[in-house]
Amino acid sequence: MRKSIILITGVNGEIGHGLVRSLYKAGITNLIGVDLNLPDEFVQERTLDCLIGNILDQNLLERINAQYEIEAIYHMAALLSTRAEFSPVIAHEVNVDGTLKLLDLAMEQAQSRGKPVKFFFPSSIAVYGLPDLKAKTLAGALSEDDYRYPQTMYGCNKLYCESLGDYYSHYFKRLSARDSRGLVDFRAIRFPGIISAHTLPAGGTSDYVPEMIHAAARGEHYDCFVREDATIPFMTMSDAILAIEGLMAAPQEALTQTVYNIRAFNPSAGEFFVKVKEYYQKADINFVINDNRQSIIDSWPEDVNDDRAREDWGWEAIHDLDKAFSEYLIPEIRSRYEHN
Ligand code: AKB
Repeated sequence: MRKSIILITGVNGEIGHGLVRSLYKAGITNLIGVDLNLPDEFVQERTLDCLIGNILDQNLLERINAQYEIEAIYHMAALLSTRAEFSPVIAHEVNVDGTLKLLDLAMEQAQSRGKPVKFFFPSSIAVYGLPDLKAKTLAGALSEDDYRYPQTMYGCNKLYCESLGDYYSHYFKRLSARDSRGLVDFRAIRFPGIISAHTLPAGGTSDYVPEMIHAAARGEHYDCFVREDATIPFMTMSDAILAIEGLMAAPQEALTQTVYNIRAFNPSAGEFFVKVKEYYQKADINFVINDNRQSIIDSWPEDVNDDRAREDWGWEAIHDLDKAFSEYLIPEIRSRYEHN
């Protein structure tokens, strides 16, 4: 008999870490992780097994399919926006071909089990593309159907994978005699920038905010690569995990769409710096603009509208900007660096 498990790809990544922390704390012990690299001890101690490999490796996926019965997939493996701009073809292969393979695994599992497999997909505000700063300011908080004109490979990948997930959930092989509708229960969140107290981001364009506070906490100099007025939505990692668990726990009949915006706060880089200085008076931060990375941030919305998430599955961020610092970032970051 195959063991019933929950599969997390990219388990050693930022959100993967946060998911393992939260699901394990909730008593879930049948977590199987997949990552290119051996996860750290924190993840290893909280998962049933960690498979080292590439999600593009069909042999690995076949082995998982043969050995396990998958209740849900949290597909976190991806190349983020900045890294994807340096390797767009590899980004497409990982972000799109990898997601297609995981969706196919979910369908294969659901068909053999005769019941749905839940599939969480982390989309991004990168699916939006504003033509210039004037349009960005005029548009304000975007809803899910606004300005879906991505200007990065990562944003293109995420937008297409949203459609792939919708296809697998509602239209898979629609000319076949076999009705597979609803077997893959695809659910996605368009994440804003995420700030983790426990891990540092790798290869994102929104990384300037988490990099700034971690540099200040370590007493290191930091060159912020965007202007002081650069503004996009952010949230804490703990709220990001709360949202994933909230969406995945929602009854299917409550969901009116497969993709949801969520948000918590949207400080400019300069406003975030002022907040950092409240706690780290000696923070040594300069603004040294990288015009190319800035142009990506300028194409992303200054905020998003998350009414649908609030109405369909009760989404509500816990941390506004002040609470993000006082209740999460400062206590957790201080304990992280005081122990190291
Ligand atoms: C990135 O910066 O690429 C990601 C994102 C906003 O999706 N953190």
